[in-house]
Amino acid sequence: MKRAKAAALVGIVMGSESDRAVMEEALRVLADFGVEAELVVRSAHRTPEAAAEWARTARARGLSVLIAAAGGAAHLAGAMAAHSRLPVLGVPLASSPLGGFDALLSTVQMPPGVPVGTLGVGSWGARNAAFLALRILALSDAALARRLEAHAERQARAVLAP
Ligand code: RP5
Repeated sequence: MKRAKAAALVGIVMGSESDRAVMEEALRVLADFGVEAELVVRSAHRTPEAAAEWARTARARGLSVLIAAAGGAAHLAGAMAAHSRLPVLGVPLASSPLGGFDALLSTVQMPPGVPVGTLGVGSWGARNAAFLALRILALSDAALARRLEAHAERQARAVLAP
């Protein structure tokens, strides 16, 4: 008998289909730790109502952490934090001629009370958003906490004895 797929715990939203390759890196990190995620395209500028609806219904769908990634005038993560009380992690993407600095500033400087935990630009940020989501989930998941500990030990061994 086929086992039912576990419900997604992490929701990843990106501003454009053109962001997919970078954000699939976050998906891969989560998959490596056995955590299901949903990955969707919603734009704060082009589909504002659909983006708001995705955030508003996230908790009811079983999601615990949201990751929002966009480039340029990147308002997506802030918009998600406006419409959901789940923790929102923002990933600025380097898709405009300004190389991601624009997206970083658009994502990071939220007014107090509407937090976005902003990660680094691009691939590093995407992967670290996933690792930070895992740490948040591990607060209430001892098995996941053990997998993260084992990963940290592997990283340390690779540095000390390459
Ligand atoms: C942002 O504009 C998206 O997140 C993407 O990084 C960038 C370019 O989008 P497309 O013009 O490729 O759809 O909103």
